[in-house]
Amino acid sequence: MELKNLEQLFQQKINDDIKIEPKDWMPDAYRKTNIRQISQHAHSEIVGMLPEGNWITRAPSLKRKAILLAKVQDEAGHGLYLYSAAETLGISREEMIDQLHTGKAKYSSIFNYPTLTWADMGAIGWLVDGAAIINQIMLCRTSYGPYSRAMIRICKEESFHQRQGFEILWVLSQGTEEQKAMCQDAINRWWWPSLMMFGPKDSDSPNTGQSMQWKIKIKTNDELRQQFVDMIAEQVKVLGMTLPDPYLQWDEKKLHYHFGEINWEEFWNVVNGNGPCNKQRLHARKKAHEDGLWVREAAAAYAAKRNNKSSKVVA
Ligand code: FAQ
Repeated sequence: MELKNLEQLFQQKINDDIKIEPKDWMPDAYRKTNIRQISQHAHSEIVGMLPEGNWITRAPSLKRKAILLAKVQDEAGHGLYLYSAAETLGISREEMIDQLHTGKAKYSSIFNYPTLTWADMGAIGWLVDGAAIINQIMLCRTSYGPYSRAMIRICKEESFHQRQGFEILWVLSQGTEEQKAMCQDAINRWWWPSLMMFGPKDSDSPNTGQSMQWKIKIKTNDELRQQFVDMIAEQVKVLGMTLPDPYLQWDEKKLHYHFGEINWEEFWNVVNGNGPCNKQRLHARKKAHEDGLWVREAAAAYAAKRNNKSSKVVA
């Protein structure tokens, strides 16, 4: 069949909401965009374990430690589903990890900020997982089958993450003056970086147009960001706290919250490797990879031994 016809049939499937599966024909650019997005999403989950991992030994009680440990382990699981989903498009795990370590592949800007107090665990759960869920609920309907199916399970776990974050902040908001101040300080520091998670404004987003046409993205960066602001601006009232934006105001006509301008210079600075913790995060990932070499070698040797045994049995 001619390329043009293949492309038309492909787009028709997308328009009819038929999922694209690994062995289906797809345009090269569709494959590349999915590899880029899914692998960067996977890297975000894995690098995203670091800021919270930093607090596992310092959680204020055994119960808090167990919950945080489980959450960080969930993020590892999300990374693994996503690497597997990307592998179905023909890229190897090693190649993806190499792209992360050499700075060729991005990961979410949010994980380049430091976690300074226990309240940051609450702010990450509530705001960072909250932003991730808004984005990922949309991705449950993405056109690439393996990615959309991975998202369904991930979203279930992220909902628990967000609730546990909110609960940490709620307990602090009922506490002493010092605890209340710690809660407000964490919200102040994490608010703007959380808004940046949704990416550049639609007018500055080179990938949104094509990704919407292919239903890789079902909503634009600005639409999702607005949905997040509308949700959080209400939830913050329950905590008796405020968001650090003097322009935040309900717009009666638009039926949405109006909010102030994001510091885009800061956003691009962090995306381009110059945020507060970029170097530290990449160093930690590379070291973990190097330290894990013996595990990979042992697993490969064991698999080879088993293969050897089973081929002898068959013979
Ligand atoms: N950080 O044209 P667009 C989580 C890049 S998971 C860094 O708008 P696109 C769970 C973008 O890659 C969080 N880079 O791009 C968790 C592109 O560069 P490229 C991760 C960013 O792809 C919670 C360029 O800017 N979630 O948090 C960012 O259409 C707690 C132009 O941008 C996902 O990855 C950014 N914030 O839209 C874990 C969801 N924004 O690649 C642990 C899946 C943009 O051309 C603890 N991804 N860039 O060189 C997506 O939905 C999309 O990729 C967007 C960006 C919306 C992130």
